[in-house]
Amino acid sequence: MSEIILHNYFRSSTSYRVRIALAMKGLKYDYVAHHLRHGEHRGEGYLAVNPQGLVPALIWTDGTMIAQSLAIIEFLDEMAPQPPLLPADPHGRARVRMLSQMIACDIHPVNNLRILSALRSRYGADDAESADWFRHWVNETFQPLEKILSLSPQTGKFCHGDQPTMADLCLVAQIANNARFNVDMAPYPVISRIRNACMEIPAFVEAAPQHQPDAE
Ligand SMILES: N[C@@H](CCC(=O)N[C@@H](CS)C(=O)NCC(=O)O)C(=O)O
Repeated sequence: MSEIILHNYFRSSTSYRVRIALAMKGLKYDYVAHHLRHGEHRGEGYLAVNPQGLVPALIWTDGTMIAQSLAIIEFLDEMAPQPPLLPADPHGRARVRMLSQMIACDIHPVNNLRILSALRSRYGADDAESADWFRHWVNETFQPLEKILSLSPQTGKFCHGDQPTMADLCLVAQIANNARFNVDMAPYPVISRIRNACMEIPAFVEAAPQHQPDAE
């Protein structure tokens, strides 16, 4: 059995989600960094690992490669069930996946590095315009997310009840990205409260971008 390997990048929010999951489950891993701004994820070496050329990618102990952060998190949850990152009941699992996907499918893909780069190279957007784009798409989903979280009796200390779940991993990682683009968090008191509760858990702090070996 080899060690678990995580191909990732300190600033990548999708990587941050997975690092929190690994830390919560106490799983040690080899940290392999790919500098996204230097295009290292597009080099032959990494494309041989993950032909999609995106981070994160997990190499499990038997050599299996798994890309896509939510697939990785659910895999880890099955391989190392404690503490669970998905609720035991189908309704709860669906709600946690819904909250996770609001961020992972409706915010992240349109704000990814390659999208912001394309806005610049294809359409001449400057830094202010691409930051405005980023904030627009965060707010577009954070507004309904705040409403869902504040109205639902299933929201607890965390997004779903009083234990952190996959939804909290996505939320915290997204907020770390938001800070780089000066997203105003004042309209989101429930989201902010949940984020603060998460940051009291050592795994969330340990996995944070500024604590990674490739942090700048
Ligand atoms: N849906 C994928 C997205 C992976 C992804 O796009 N990762 C970003 C970093 S957060 C990336 O590799 N970006 C490189 C680029 O845009 O060129 C996941 O959840 O893992």
